[in-house]
Amino acid sequence: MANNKTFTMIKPDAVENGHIGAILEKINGAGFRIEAMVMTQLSRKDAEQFYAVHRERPFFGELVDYMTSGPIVAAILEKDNAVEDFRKLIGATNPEEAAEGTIRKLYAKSIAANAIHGSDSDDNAGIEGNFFFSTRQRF
Ligand code: 3AN
Repeated sequence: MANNKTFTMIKPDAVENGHIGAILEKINGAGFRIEAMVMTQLSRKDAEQFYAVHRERPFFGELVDYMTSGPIVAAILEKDNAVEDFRKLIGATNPEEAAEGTIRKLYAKSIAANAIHGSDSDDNAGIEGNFFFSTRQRF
């Protein structure tokens, strides 16, 4: 995949706490264009597949429980240098370590409920975007 797209999910805690609008404003304000977007709820099968790389990690069960606990908003975003710039905008995985002004610093509650996902490479952005927007029929 070219380096001008990334994939994001606004996670259940941020949706539940009413932060969708504020987070989308920050995303647009940072120069990202929303190319595709859907609000949906992951099944266990979806979450286990999406996070398959973390299957052996001690927090895998907790991660799947959490990601299936409520609706999420998934989107493909477009901007030059999208993956790297978006990771900067969302901040560190642990909100206690996230820089001031980042989405996780502002809205994340904990390392598990950390408000937002951002792809960590161009390859994963392609895999994750396709997982939501071409392998799933939503109508
Ligand atoms: P990031 O989302 O910043 O790329 P990863 O890929 O290391 O972070 O972890 C994927 C997801 O797994 C995180 N977004 C977070 O929700 C969860 N996670 C990571 N580390 C932990 C942990 N120590 N305890 C609980 N959940 C975690």
